[in-house]
Amino acid sequence: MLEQFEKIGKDALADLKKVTDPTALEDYRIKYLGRKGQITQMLGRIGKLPPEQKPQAGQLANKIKKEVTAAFEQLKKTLLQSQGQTRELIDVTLPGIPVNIGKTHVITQTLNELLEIFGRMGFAVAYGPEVEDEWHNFVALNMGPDHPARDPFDCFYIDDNTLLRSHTSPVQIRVMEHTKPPIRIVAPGRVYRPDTVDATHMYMFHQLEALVIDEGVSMVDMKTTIEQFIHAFFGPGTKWRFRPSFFPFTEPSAEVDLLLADKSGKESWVEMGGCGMVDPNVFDAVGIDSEKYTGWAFGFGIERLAMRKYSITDIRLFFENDLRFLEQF
Ligand code: 2U9
Repeated sequence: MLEQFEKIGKDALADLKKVTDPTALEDYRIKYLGRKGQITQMLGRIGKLPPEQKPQAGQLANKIKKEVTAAFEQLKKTLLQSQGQTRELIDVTLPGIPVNIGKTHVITQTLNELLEIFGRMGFAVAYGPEVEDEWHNFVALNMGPDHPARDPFDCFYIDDNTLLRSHTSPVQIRVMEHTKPPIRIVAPGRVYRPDTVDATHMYMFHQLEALVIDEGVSMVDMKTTIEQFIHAFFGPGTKWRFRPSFFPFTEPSAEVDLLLADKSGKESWVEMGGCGMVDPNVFDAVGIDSEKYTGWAFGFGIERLAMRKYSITDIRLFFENDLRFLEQF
């Protein structure tokens, strides 16, 4: 009996090799695997065997059926494929899967808006290195060896003479070194300070500084430009004020405050940036005639501007890459 089973299995596998088209395959299926097929009948015979033969015969018959069925299915697939009859399992009527292509970071969006505003006012854009030397970052900006901002605890030094720039002002120094006035530029970029991180401080943030130098340039030009910028960025009615201040690189100097409402509608003055007339010592350092030319500059933090504009209360949100935050802009 077992030999008969083995023979049916062998014949079935040998017969399958002769099948080359779907019609022959269907004939084959009927001959071996159909209701009255040889393999089906072989299984039916097991029930009639004496009980002691059943387990072995059953095992063998099942093994043969499995082998032949697997070989049959494989051939069926190959034949269908070669005839180009594989059915597409894609439902083209289903809606597509949305692809998240990301978006411009809110700081880049803010920077682009600023560059557009200043572009309309005739400013060119200048960039400079983020790794600076002490002369460009401090000395040329009228910050002597004992100036507190040069303290190693306030800057990321790389060696005695090299540091990550602590503001974007060295960019303007580099422009002044090799450009004859008139100069009308904005310098945006990353700056680095080892501040303890909290809701308003980060060890890296972005600044944008403006510099205008020409004959007869006055504080009136500065005031007008700042006002136009504030009204373009925050809205035409925005109130702002100068508050006297001190910076080593400008004289006189002022801080710029905005009158802004909080969520409950309560208004208060908030600091936005600083400005002033370029100190003659800065002109001397870069070889621009301070008798002939005057200039003004102002600077502010881009994160701070974005925080004021969008009522963001924690600077760390800009750097955490949380999509729930980023996708709101
Ligand atoms: C040159 C000459 C003068 C740029 C200036 C400020 C005042 C200022 C900071 C405010 C807070 C930037 O975001 S902040 O950290 N900036 O207060 N910046 S005047 O003055 C210059 C720059 C370059 C050659």
